[in-house]
Amino acid sequence: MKSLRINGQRLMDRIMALAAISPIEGGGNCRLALTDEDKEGRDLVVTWMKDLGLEISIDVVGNIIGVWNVGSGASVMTGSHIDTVRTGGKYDGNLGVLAGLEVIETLQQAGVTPSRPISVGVFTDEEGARFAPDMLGSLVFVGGLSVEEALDIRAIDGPRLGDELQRIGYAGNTPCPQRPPHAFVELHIEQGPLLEANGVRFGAVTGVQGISWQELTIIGQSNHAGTTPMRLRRDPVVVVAEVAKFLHDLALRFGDNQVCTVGKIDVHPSLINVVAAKATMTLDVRNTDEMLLRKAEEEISSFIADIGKREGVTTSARTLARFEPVQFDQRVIDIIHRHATDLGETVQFMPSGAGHDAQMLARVCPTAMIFTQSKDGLSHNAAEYTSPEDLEDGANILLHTMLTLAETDFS
Ligand code: HGY
Ligand code: MN
Ligand code: MN
Repeated sequence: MKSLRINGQRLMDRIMALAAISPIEGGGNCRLALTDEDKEGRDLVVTWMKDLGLEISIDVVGNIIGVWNVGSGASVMTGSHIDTVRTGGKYDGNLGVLAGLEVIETLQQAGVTPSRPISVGVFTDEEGARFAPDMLGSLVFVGGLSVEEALDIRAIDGPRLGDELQRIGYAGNTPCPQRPPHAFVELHIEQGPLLEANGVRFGAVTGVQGISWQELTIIGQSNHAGTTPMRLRRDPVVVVAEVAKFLHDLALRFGDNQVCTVGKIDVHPSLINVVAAKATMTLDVRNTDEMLLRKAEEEISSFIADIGKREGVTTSARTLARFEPVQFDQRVIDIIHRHATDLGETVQFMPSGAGHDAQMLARVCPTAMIFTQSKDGLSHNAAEYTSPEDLEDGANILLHTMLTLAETDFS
């Protein structure tokens, strides 16, 4: 059994076939959640699941679960997402789903039948870029968000999540929350620079940092750019600029794992000769330490109140996502470490800077993650790259980790 290996070429072929759907310049993908491109990707993965003879269910928020129904009891589950950001790469999420299918195909071809079912999840809207929060599908899967609330969430371009599920034919009827798996392990690219910088090929992920997403709306007064004296202006864009700078400086001041990002800014009416009437901006604030994350949120909200008063505008903040830091299960981390070592590899124990579906599954079953290197630490960028050798060996660690999880009694 120890010598069992996945078929790296077959894994690469599937990764490239999925990447051929909704390609963007530079070799990446734009497959925003529940768009026609996402549907196309979903349909392809479902076809592969059917080819493997998996039992396929679509749940009420469009999560696709393929089960190889061998053995008995709750399944050992893996998976991830195939939705992407607008400047997505080939591997973010896709690797975790396709490596799961590769594990099943390898076991089937080797005539190895685990004592538990093996399942692969394709979770809806992991990115949260079109419908916030991120990890939405897996959050509903584990009961962390009600189905009703999820279905009523509006996309940044307007449509209601439930209507988009209907439109693309993925409004399933399997109820959520679903039965917890026996254990969950997700293979994912690191999306950061640490493994490459340390010359380590794989990460045994210890947890996920806390995430705070807000949308800040600033209402000022539109006015003439030429005739309105500076002292009479109520310009929301001045507040956008000050808040963005404050976030940047706060992250530098806190240091360590603190990160802050303003990724989306919308201005109305957005014309060269009009002092804006309204602006909205997103605040993405993260830290591995919950107390520091709260401190950052408090400092940011009092800064916004002060600057809003100074500029004579009104501000209102809406929470889009708020997840505390998550610790993965040491028993699963140890199994990952053992199999990486068996492969002759060292691993780096590390928290994840990015959010992942695994952080939601960790609420209901023993969970951890395997990271592969990201070249130059790039992700959410078309140039995202991980070598075929790392993808293949990451999937080999996944294969043996899942086999061991199937034989592990966590009670
Ligand atoms: O935002 C994140 O960390 C993930 O890519 N959804
Ligand atoms: Mn991802
Ligand atoms: Mn992502």
